[in-house]
Amino acid sequence: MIGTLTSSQDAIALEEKHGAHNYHPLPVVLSKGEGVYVWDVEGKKYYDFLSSYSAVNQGHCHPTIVNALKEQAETLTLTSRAFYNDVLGAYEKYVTEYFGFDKVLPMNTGAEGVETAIKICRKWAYEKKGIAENKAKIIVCEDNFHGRTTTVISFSNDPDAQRNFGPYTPGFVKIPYNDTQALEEALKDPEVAGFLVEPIQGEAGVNTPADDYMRKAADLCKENNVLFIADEIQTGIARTGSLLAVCGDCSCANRCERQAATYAKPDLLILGKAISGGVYPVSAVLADDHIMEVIRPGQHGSTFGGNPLACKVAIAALEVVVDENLAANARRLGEIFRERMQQFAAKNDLVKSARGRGLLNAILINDTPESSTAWDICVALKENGLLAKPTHGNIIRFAPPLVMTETQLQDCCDIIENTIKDFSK
Ligand code: IF1
Repeated sequence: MIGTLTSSQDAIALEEKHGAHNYHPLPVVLSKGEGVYVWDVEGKKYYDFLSSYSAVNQGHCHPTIVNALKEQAETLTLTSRAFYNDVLGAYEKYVTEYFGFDKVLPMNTGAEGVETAIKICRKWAYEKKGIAENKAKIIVCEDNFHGRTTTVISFSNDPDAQRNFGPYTPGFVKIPYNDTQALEEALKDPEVAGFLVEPIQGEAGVNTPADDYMRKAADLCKENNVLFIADEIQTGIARTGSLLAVCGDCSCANRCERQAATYAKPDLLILGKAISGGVYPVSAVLADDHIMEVIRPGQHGSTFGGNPLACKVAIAALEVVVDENLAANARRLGEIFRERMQQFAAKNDLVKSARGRGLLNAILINDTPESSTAWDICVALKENGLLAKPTHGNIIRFAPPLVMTETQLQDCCDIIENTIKDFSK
């Protein structure tokens, strides 16, 4: 039957021959996923310690989400926004109440969500803040990752992501990450409309800022009538031990009490990945009325944006987060994981440090970013039944599904430590 392959080698050969070479995957071919586990074509079982870059927070093929998909798939998948349907409004009510905003603009991929937030921010700048047409600037951080569209890579400082894709979109100002003084200085420019930031920089190597960075940034933006735009595509949906990473130390996974002293409510919240549990492409931009009202009919949208199938999947995926208390589990297991990794780093020369929040973590390998050590360790981890992948050079990101049990986590820590110990010999 077309689409099913009997050997990993065949699958890799087909991709090599027929697919664009825009990735360099670890040499493993997956054919099944369930909870924290995935299986390759030959039937070998692995712990998934990447969760499809934090899209599978609820675990692979979660039955509640898959059943929602199946039921809607047999009913109505897509209407386009040319007509109403009986699912979108209910989803919009659910997701705006879930995160505490007036409105949502539904899209599909994370990058589309970021592009949507940029467009809303610019329009708000001209029509509400009074910045001169085409003069609006958005502050971004060095080492950011917000997707791969032409505008988004225009403000990247990763040469691989940017080189030879010009000409680039203007209107972005870069400042160092986790530097509120630099932000305060950049905000003095009256043409600044927004500050777009990841609460933790995932691709940059799980770059974890000061606990009060988001709170201070939000306050500075408010003081300067600038929109605080949080890209929670990777850090959101309970990944960092709270529903949103901007929630700070609040560990509730429920509809937000938002009483947490450290909660920094964004003016624009961008979600993706795990909002659908990795079952279907869903992204969303949330804002209150005074901002979202700048978008009028015909000014933005997408064929699949907010389709009934996506909405039903997202509702189910978000229900799982609350029903299974995933934020609290991520917080608790993350503390255990970092404790073990930090103790291991103290006695193993190959691991310099461990960092992260909740179950978004990384270890720094004691070798140059240009070395293949982190990659080689990931290949060895694969042989030992755990899948992870380096981010930049010498950093290995560890992000298992949030449904993991403590026993499974301890087992994974054993695999990581034993693999690296053998590697060090
Ligand atoms: C790839 C990275 C992670 C994201 C944040 C927007 C997007 C992403 C904070 C865009 C997407 C993915 C993209 C994927 C690998 C992965 C990634 F390594 F690329 F940088 F997670 F760190 N904002 N991140 O993390 O969302 O359009 O992909 O749905 O491109 O290889 P998307």
